[in-house]
Amino acid sequence: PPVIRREDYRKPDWLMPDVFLDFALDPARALVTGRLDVTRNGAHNRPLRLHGDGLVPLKVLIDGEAQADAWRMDGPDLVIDLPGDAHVVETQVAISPEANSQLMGLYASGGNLCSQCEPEGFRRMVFFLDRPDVLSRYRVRMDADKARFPVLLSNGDLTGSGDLEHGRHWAEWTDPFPKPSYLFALVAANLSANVDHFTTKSGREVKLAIWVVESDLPKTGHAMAALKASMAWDEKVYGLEYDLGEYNIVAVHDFNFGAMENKSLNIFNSRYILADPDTATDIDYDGVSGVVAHEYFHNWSGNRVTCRDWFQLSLKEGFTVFRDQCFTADQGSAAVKRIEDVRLLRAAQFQEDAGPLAHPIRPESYMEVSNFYTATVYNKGAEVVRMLHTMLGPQKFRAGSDLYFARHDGTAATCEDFVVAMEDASGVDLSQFRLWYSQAGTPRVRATLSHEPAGGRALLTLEQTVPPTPGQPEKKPMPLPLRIALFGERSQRKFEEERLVVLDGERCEILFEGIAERPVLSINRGFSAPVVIDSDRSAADLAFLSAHDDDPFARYEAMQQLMVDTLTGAVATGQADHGPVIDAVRNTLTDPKLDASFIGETMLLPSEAFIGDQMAVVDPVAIHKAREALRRDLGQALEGEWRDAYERTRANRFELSPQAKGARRLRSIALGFIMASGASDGPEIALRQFHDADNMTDRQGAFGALANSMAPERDAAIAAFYERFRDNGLVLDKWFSTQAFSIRPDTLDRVEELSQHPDFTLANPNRLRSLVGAMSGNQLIFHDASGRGYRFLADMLLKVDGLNPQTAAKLVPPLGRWRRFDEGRAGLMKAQLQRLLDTPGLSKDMFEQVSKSLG
Ligand code: BAL
Ligand code: ZN
Repeated sequence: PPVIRREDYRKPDWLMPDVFLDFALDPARALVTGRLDVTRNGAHNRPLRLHGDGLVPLKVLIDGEAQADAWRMDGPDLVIDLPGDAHVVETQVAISPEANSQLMGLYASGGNLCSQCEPEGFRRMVFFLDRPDVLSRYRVRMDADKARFPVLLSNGDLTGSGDLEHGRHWAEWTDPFPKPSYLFALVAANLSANVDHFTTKSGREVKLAIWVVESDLPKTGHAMAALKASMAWDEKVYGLEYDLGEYNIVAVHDFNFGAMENKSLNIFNSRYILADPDTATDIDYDGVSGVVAHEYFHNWSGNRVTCRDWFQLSLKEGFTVFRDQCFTADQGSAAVKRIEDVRLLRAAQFQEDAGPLAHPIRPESYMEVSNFYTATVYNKGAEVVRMLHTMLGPQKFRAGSDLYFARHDGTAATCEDFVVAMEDASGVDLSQFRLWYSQAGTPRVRATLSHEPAGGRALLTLEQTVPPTPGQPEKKPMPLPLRIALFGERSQRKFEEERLVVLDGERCEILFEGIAERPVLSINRGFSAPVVIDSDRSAADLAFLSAHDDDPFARYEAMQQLMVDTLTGAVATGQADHGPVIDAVRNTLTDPKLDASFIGETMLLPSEAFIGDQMAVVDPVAIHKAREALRRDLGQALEGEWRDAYERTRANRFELSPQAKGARRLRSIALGFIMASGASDGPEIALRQFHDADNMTDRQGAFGALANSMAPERDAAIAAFYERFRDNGLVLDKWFSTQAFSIRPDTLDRVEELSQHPDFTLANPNRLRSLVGAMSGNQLIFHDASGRGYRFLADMLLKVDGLNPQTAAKLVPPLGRWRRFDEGRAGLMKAQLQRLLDTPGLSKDMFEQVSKSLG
């Protein structure tokens, strides 16, 4: 497949200020007509090339006339020779939504019709200038069978509707805001709405509607509350107001992404809309509010100001993720939110940055842009915006954001435009900062602290390296904003105020004076820079910080580092001293000043994958053994404390307050440690929690603990969970994923068995990820030395690629980590990648991921 390069960007040859679309809808065969007002852009004589994907023109009219010799097909595209500078081009195609298994373009889900256009799905519905820098005003007419599809929606405002013959009806929607095709949406459905209202700060009345199947209406309250909170937050924090009279959200079960920010008509994966205590965990509730907020915030960061080309994707995604992270932090515990975001960054993005698919947040090239909806573009992109916020401070950052929106409203912008606006508004030179957009790889900082007691001085030496990544062997030093403090070991007090040090060279030294006692270093507080810190802080220093640091993130981080050092040491030497971790965990667990949610986060052992990331050669079995040994010792040594925590977090009734959520979190973690202790009543306690729970968080917590267990209670729980929730797809996803995450030795047998289960389907991305994605995220099981896990994944990928290449390709990366494993495993992983690559007819999505993964 051809490689598209950022440097080859050329402005569009033609523009299309106004378009009219007509959809005569039918699941089997929909007729789509596009009438495009096209204008030549600049002085040239190039033809009009309209993108298509799998379309056959039934009709092509140029200024109302069929001019058969004026147009031709060139591969998937329609090329038209046009003599003048302005024409009306009309085309018609037939498409089959119900045969569309890619879930891109117009497709059927649960009997309803919906669209997904980003990034390049629009061209599967109609010949079009399907690129983000072509903005048009849309008028959309659709008609459909009224009984089957009573609800007809598109972007903007409803500007007409009525009944037709043969039981059909029609609707017309007009969107006054020019937008690129990827933000187009259309829905024809039999759904009901939870309707509410929001009054904007300037007094605009907005009708809010969340569309779901009628029986799901009671599960939409949380999403609606999140939407209203997001609208208010964006006004308060960014001064940004909603701009239309309606805001519609439609939930569908079959969806490649989490959700889509189409102008005024968001389409959501139902897992990010539906929530009630019986079926959604607290994590699910947070997912709903976070994604609702994210899509809402896109109305400005993405829609009003969009992206010039797909290389600029992080312009909207990095900024919008940063915005949704701050929103969530403001709604609950900022410390816990930061911990969760960093855990995700390390799990997904650091791995990506260290592997064959590493790319800068603004990539330089791609074969298939769908492969670039990555943790790097999204989550590292958000960290880059966060660093700007940290370095400029909130006022200057806000001034930069105001300037960016004022300058670029209604246009398609670049990452460079964003940086220039920040620079112009703040007066801060961001020349070197731009490296964050062009260099891939996670920087490492070595921090060495020396103390001279006589002079009361401490010297901190910082050295940075940025590792080579594919295509980027040499790196320049980046500006790394590091929040730093020193604590007195004896006095337990912080010396002076925290400093913000920007390490912008390879090395720097920072002098601290008035340091009369031995200092302990607290660095990268709040995770102010997305880097790895190497320091030689002892177990005692880390335990000290985990108890005394006044930055909650740093406190968490010290505990994690202590656990990681203990576990990597155990893997390397076969010996482990669990004492310091046990003492530190006891201190935190019994600290009455800490809230339960923070305690819960801090008690979580680093994942097996994260421990592996710290090692030159990952040994999954040794890591698993070391981690289980620590879990068991923590369980046994602190059994009384865990039982105490378990009892004190018992609730009388379900509440969604941060305190209640924290208590549930800690309770399930305590249960896990009670089970790990080997206490004979562990499975019984878990099964009781499983049955007595009045909410999914407690039930799922117990189910997860039991799924790892060899006790007979496990089978009872699996059967009971299935019976209770077999009709709820979203909960059934948990049933699949919990079993696929199990550390039992028979997990691969079970996964293979589940792939034959009548409720398993490759057609639904959530279900696919719940089994196949979960299994390949289970380090111990996926990396079974026999290679069975690798083969199972490849078998599934081959099947899915024919149906839904975009979703298949996103599941490839675990196989690409072969360089990190021993020769035996690496050989088996490569063999599966090669098998995929040798398969005739592989999609370009898969080809790109697989060929790059083989390296
Ligand atoms: N734009 C794709 C889905 C999202 O990031 O909101
Ligand atoms: Zn987004």
